[in-house]
Amino acid sequence: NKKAFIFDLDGVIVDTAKYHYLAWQKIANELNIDFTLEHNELLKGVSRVRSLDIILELGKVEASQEDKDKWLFQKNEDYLSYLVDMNESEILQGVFPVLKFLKEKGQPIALGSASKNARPILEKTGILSYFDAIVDGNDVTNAKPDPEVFLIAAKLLNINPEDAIVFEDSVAGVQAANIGKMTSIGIGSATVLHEAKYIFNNFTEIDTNFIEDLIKE
Ligand code: B16
Ligand code: MG
Repeated sequence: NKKAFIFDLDGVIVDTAKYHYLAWQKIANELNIDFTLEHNELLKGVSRVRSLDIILELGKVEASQEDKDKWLFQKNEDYLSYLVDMNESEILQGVFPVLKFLKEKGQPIALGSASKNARPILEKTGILSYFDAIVDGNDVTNAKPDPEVFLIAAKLLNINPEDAIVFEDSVAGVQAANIGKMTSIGIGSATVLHEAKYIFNNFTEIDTNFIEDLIKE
């Protein structure tokens, strides 16, 4: 069967988690909420709205919708300011060779991200043209671990979910791929991502033989 490869964005292609962290930290500081790098792990793969709720829960802060909307706007403005100077140097090591190899092999490639800022990031890093389909936070109603984002991507590529291979750095994203009956590949710590079918610390550990085998399976 023809396969398709679906990439998560934050934490898989680029390390934007650090920018999300800086931006959320400003909001947390304003609210006197202790927000550490460890807390930031909870926000990976999670939507912007849900991320704010998690931070407010951490600080046991109750807020009106008006305040929440204000902080969500502030957070995104600040986050966008970190993206202004973004370029191809921010693509994580090992990702570009894999993208190139898949393209050479004629494999369909999609993006499946919770972020509403996915397109400008792909543009700035110069890899937009590698993607045959882009599904992001603007296209989905159900956040990961709901498989919606990946199912839409498979559909756009005309591929059965069973034939889709998903690269993910978040627990919620690995679960979404598994629930969607896709092949999940965790990028990151094996302790955190143990539910994934395959796990690599990063893309430099993924060689072309492994990809060839996935294509043939
Ligand atoms: P935005 P991914 C996710 O992207 C991030 O992991 C998560 O931390 C972020 O809150 C979410 O996107 C929404 O991002 O505020 O840009 O819409 O990992 O699914 O590519
Ligand atoms: Mg991610």
